[in-house]
Amino acid sequence: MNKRRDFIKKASLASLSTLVGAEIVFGSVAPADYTPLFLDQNDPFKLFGKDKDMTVLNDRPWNIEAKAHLLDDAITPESRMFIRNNGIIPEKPDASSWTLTIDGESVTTPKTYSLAELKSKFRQYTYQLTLECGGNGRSEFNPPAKGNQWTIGAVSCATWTGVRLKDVLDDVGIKSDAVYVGYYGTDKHLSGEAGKVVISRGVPMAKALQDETLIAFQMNGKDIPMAHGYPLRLIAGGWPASASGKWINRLSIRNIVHDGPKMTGDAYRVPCEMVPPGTEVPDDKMCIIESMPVKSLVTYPRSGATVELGKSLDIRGHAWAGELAVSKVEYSIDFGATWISANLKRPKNRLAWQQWNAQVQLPKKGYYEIWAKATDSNGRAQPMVVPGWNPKGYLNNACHRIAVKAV
Ligand SMILES: Nc1nc2c(c(=O)[nH]1)N[C@H]1C(S)=C(S)[C@@H](COP(=O)(O)O)O[C@H]1N2
Ligand SMILES: [Mo]
Repeated sequence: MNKRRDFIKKASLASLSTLVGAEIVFGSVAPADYTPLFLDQNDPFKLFGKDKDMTVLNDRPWNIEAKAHLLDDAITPESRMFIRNNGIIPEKPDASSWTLTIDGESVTTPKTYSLAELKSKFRQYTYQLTLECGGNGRSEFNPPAKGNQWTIGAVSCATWTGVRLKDVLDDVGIKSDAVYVGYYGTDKHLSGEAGKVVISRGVPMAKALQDETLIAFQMNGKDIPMAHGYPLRLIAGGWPASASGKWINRLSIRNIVHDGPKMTGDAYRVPCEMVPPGTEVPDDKMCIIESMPVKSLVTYPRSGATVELGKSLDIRGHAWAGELAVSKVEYSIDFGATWISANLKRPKNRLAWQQWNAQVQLPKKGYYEIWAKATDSNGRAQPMVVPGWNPKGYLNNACHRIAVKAV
């Protein structure tokens, strides 16, 4: 804030006008340190380049989700990608001095790489990867769960470019007792306490060693945007996106299941066995979320659309299933009484969401709902109602529904 004030004091009226894009007519009589509203620094559109239709759930920390129709692109653009933060986004760093240190009990000699070294020493790969927040759909649980009330929009599928975590681990040399990779990023704790870790999660070795698990430096062909982890991010597609650490400068190779902040208790963990809603679950009966469950979205048309009777209605969306592939997407126009198969595309690569589409004929004028239901390659389908209650409201993969009218 202070920085901005100084800036405005120093800036001439003319240059301020340039920023605003018009003459500031009474600018000469405005208070010296006044910030024109137009330059408001709390606008997600101006701050993060987000689509104006995105929903801000919280601004401290920033948590922003998409609406279903905003997620229509096969590859999610930055402007429509949800933002989930547990702490304060760091100041933009100088990438030329950024380093990543690999250490931990299961490393003989810790090693530090500069960003340039990572890029030049290892082969680069690009994958399209689904990142869904474990709490996506939380708003529907009853009794309600505390936390951001995500509806359906905390999911994205962008392309990520980077080096394989396994190649880097291979270069460092990992002991055979390695169990888990824990990440550390540079975001700041909400308490303001210096050095207090906001979140330090990660993945077990089996996930760490998959081809698609990346230490990424690009998203959709450009430097990763600041809000999404610039300059370096761990990407573990198909798992709760909390496993994909942003702004990472350290990976700790642990000989135990990583126990950093938000790895334990209710955080990103669910009862190992289903419990009645509202149950208090002891710690040792809680399990870490790994692969995300099968799920789908109707991204076109947007809910509330009308179609002329007799014309066919094009519907489409995406489906994904964590570590698995999607084997089938069906839709229903009669509240789930009957289901019809939709066309389903193959994923761009493993762990990318899949596009589906169908042409629907509505039989007469009136109100309809279109429900979509995906089934994974193990034969598990999405539930039509909210599934297993859990204390923090994770893993709601209930069918997405939209309303349409034939007129
Ligand atoms: N350093 C750091 N990494 C983080 C987080 C965070 O708060 N700090 N949030 C995690 C969670 S809970 C999610 S869902 C994803 C969100 O990624 P996005 O903001 O790029 O969509 O980042 C994960 N990585
Ligand atoms: Mo998340």
